[in-house]
Amino acid sequence: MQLYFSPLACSLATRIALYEAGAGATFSQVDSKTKRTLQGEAFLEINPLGLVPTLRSDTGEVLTENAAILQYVAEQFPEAQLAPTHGMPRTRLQQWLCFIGTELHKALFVPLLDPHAPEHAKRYALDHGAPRLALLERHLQGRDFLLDQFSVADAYLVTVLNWSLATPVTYTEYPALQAYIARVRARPHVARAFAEERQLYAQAHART
Ligand SMILES: N[C@@H](CCC(=O)N[C@@H](CS)C(=O)NCC(=O)O)C(=O)O
Repeated sequence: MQLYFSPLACSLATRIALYEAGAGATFSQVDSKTKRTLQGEAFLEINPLGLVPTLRSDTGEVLTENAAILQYVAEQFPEAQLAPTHGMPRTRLQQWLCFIGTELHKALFVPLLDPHAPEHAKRYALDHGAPRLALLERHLQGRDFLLDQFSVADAYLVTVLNWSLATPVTYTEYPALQAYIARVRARPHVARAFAEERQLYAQAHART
């Protein structure tokens, strides 16, 4: 498998999933400004929207969209048990992947991360994000993970929650959420993925 990624972007969730699965993969870093990989490949020819994650499967299929890619990785490595396989537990996984992708990633964090977003859009995002973070807080009280065990949804959630570092979002009011973040980040594969991408992020910024 080949993962197109940008450091600390939402594609970090796929790196985490690949590490948790023990999957062999190659990683192609995309410069989000030039839309080229560090090797000079034209990324827009692979994904016309220029978005990461983009995954090329071993059979050459190009996949986009976090929720789909994460489930694909989980299905390729069933022994890693990164996703429930069927029934209500599978539906719950999809519920959380959609919640993270739409309610948190796009609705809360994207306007806050975008330097061109108007102030009122940022205010709107923060105001509407608060009940969503509160919902997470209630869900995580007395639970270790979003589902009964670690899943690809946790990989996506810790990736997105990490963007508080670059935004006014804080978790001080949400102790269960803070404990959850610490718990998931302490997993060796998650810690490794974050450490590697933090370094790549610093290198990318040093180049600009
Ligand atoms: N709907 C896509 C969104 C992916 C996305 O927004 N990726 C961001 C990084 S977190 C990106 O590639 N941004 C570059 C750009 O907007 O040009 C998914 O869920 O995978």
